[in-house]
Amino acid sequence: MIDNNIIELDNERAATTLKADYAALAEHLDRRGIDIEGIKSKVSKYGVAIPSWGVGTGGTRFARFPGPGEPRNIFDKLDDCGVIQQLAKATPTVSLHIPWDKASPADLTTKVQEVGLSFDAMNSNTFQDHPGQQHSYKFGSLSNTDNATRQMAVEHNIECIELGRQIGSKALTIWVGDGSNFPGQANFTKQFERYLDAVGKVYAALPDDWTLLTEHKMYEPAFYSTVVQDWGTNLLIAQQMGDKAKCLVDLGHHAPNVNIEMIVARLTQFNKLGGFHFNDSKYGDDDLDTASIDPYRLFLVFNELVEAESDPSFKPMHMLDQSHNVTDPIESLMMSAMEVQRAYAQALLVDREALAGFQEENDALMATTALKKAFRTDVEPILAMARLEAKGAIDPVSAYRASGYRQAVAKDRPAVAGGGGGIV
Ligand SMILES: [Mn+2]
Repeated sequence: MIDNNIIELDNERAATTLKADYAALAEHLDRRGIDIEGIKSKVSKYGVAIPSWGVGTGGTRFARFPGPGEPRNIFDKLDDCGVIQQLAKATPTVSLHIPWDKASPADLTTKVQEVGLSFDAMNSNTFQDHPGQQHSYKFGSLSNTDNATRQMAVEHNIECIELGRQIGSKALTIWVGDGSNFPGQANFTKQFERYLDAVGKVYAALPDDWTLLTEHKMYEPAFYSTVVQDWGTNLLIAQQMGDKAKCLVDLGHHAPNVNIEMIVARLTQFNKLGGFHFNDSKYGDDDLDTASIDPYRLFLVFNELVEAESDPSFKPMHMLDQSHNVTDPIESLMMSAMEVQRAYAQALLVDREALAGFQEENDALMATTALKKAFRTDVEPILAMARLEAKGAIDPVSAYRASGYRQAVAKDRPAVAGGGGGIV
């Protein structure tokens, strides 16, 4: 963790300006009939989970360029996650990926408490072969034509639930790489039947207070078809399984220009929106930093979420899922967590009563302007003040760089080639 004196020193530098900016924004919002304290209170309670694999450097299918001081194991990863939360105060939980993060439940629990965090959804991994495993996932896992391979994938998912139960998790996320690379390679219907049968066995092992999240993805690693290619198939799975099964929306897992906020609205309407993997993309599943390409799209997603949050039972899980190829993962994850928080704050500023009126009157121009007005508002003083009051950093990247954390851990963590970074 970082010495609190360093954070305080960095905050002193920026506190006067922040207070002035916050007061000016409070006055501006007051004129719009919005209480800044109410917005800040909601924002300060908002959290997005860190993916354990996100703190390592990712890569493409061409190469991976490891950075200094990369985490060697889950305990190093949790240290890095602790730093992210210490500075940005927007990421109270961590999502584990098994078997990359496999360790004794007692050790995991002790460590996560030590760094001031708790565990979010468990993620199973049946998209690669692990040392010593009996069957190969080369031609699929939960939908493999071979019964023994499917059974192995089912057992792995149940193992993830068992570990999760012992460390306080309440959800399992399944993403499979299953699909086909050639027309004719797989029988679409039979393949999906095998998948549904296998996921049914995992669902049967799910505790009553857990959620099963299935994640759709239109391509990669299979390039002609994937078994769970889009939200339609994902919804069919969730409906087939039952109330505890819901859909996970990864922003990068759609065809270009797909209206993701509308998918969010549809799934919400039928109580099947389970959660998110936030990231951004320009061309496909780029796994770029959240809001780095299209912050307005992220805002529109949050506009749907805020619209739905009046229902107290509506609690989709929020997680980042990015691959950091050219930045320090800690910096990228802090920035992305703040971007998600920003989109939430902006969506809270939408005048919903006015918007509903414009929609009823078919006043398209004023309706879209109502959204733009909220999106254009610079809410940074609200986010920064929330961080300051939570004893985080006004400027997390500045404080992080001042701390020399990366250089310090690089001394203890020798350069590694692997490390579990990847794109999921
Ligand atoms: Mn994902």
